[in-house]
Amino acid sequence: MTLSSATLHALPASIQTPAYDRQAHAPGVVHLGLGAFHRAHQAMVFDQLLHGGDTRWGIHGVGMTRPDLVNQLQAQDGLYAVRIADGLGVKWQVPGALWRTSVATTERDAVVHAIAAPSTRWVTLTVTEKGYTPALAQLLLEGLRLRQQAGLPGITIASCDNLQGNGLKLQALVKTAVSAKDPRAQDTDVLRWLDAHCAFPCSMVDRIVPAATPEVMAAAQEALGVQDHCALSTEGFWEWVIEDRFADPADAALLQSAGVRVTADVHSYEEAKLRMLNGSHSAMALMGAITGRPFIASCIGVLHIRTFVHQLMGREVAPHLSRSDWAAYRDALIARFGNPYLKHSVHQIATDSSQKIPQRWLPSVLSQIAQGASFEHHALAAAIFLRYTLGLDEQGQAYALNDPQADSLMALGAAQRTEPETCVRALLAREDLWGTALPGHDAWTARVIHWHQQILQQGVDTAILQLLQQEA
Ligand code: CS2
Repeated sequence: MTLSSATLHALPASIQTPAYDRQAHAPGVVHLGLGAFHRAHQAMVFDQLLHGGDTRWGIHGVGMTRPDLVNQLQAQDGLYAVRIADGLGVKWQVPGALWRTSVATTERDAVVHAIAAPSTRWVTLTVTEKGYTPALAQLLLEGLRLRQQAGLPGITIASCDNLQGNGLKLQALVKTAVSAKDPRAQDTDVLRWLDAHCAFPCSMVDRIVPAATPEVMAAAQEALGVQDHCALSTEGFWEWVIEDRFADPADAALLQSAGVRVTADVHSYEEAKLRMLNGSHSAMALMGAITGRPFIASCIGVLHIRTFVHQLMGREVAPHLSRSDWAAYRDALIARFGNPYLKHSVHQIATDSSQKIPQRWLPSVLSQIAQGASFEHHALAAAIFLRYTLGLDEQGQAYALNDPQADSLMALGAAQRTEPETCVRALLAREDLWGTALPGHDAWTARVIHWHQQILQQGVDTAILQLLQQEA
């Protein structure tokens, strides 16, 4: 037996399942990017609102690239189990907010019409850093234009990706798509309509949700008594901070009732999360990939890596944050990284590093430079990134670079054993990674060269230990 509407009743009574009608209403949310994160985060917030009796939060989930996943979810009627596990306990839950599914690549019209459907009030997005393309903007715009032409209400379009100012970025992308077209009268109308009736709030979303693994699926079968090919594992912690900017202003109070923080100041939460959590994640992921430690928990469990991450956050990131409770935030993060239930693969997090590093590391490095303060931890992390492009760990095991820039990065780093300095300089010259202010900075370049040399000669662990000794 497999999890589906028909088998829900057979689940153990201790597992929370959707106690609302999943068929009587049309979805009110279109979500683009049906990965693990959305299903264990926002879909569970919407599930809570549906449990409360508000029928407008069913989701039409759109897989951007993975028909296999969408097909599996469809076969299970959009149902999947989530294991919520940490030091406080373990429980399973089956959220029921996913009512319909489509694949963007093969069912584009269905997606456009879902955005334009009268019942739709929100579009949410988790399409990853590299997903913010003109093609995405065109897809959104087609649906939005249909709404405008039909005289339908505007909607809230909420980017939930790990990008600073994500709502503003998305809004700018959509507006660029409008002006990229022939300057026809109706396009000016669309622009005016977008400004007057749609909202693009910025938001910060946080919950650690590793990609599904066979181990979690086996645990799901054990807990549910039925098979679940889409089961996920996450932590108890979740946070969603969203800017108070909605097409329907009444949504603010509703979301707050479900535990979402609605505020005028998302920025301070975004920057803290991107630089502390995600910045540490990227550093540990690259360290783990090279040293052969498979999970974030296996990295943070090593004293010198834990100390490195603690110092990275406290000394090089926190001084520039507007979030004043950073010390508690840092300590909570270190505990979350150590959650033994989350087998969060370092290679998963190292994926798309070229798209992640600019938001995660760069602002801290520039701010430290501006203050004449040390950036040693970030310099070591940058050197580790170069070492990572070799595609070979310290035990001689090969791994793949999964990154839109994989080819150029591997070409750039290929000669790093014989011409290390040239390779560091080539890496640090890239403005797509380091912006315009950092390339050519002598002290920064010198320190990355230094740490890269240490890494090649002594290995990543020894280099980290040296750094800790030096910075003690
Ligand atoms: C991670 C994030 O994969 C990654 O790059 O850093 O997915 C991280 O787990 C989430 O942002 C946590 O909220």
